[in-house]
Amino acid sequence: MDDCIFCKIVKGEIPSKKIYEDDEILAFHDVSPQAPVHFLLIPKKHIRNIMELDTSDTALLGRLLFKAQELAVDLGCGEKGARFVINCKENGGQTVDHLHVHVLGGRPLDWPPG
Ligand code: DGP
Repeated sequence: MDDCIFCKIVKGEIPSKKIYEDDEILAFHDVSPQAPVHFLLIPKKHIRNIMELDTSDTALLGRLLFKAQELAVDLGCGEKGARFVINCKENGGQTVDHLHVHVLGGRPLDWPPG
């Protein structure tokens, strides 16, 4: 998608602090961190949001979540945990229309969200 910020990050047209990259997945630090650890994982393929997932994306999503787990542990969240968040559309608070998993950790987080 030409006008998608995260597609531009995938293509290297917008810089990011990368944590992990393979053929299908990219992980990078959030530009506006809400916790001491706050990074995003995205499929490189443009999927607008979780509502647009297809059954053919099952393996990709499984890999994305396992990578989220692995990187959260690598970044020190294994013992005390973290929050794994997927915002979706307007009511879900999604501001970038490219599916992404937030991983937030390094401090206790309130629940429920506002
Ligand atoms: P959401 O509200 O779930 O759509 O979260 C989008 C997140 O993306 C938000 O926490 C800020 C982050 N973000 C937006 N633009 C950029 C960018 O250009 N670079 C990086 N690293 N993060 C971005």
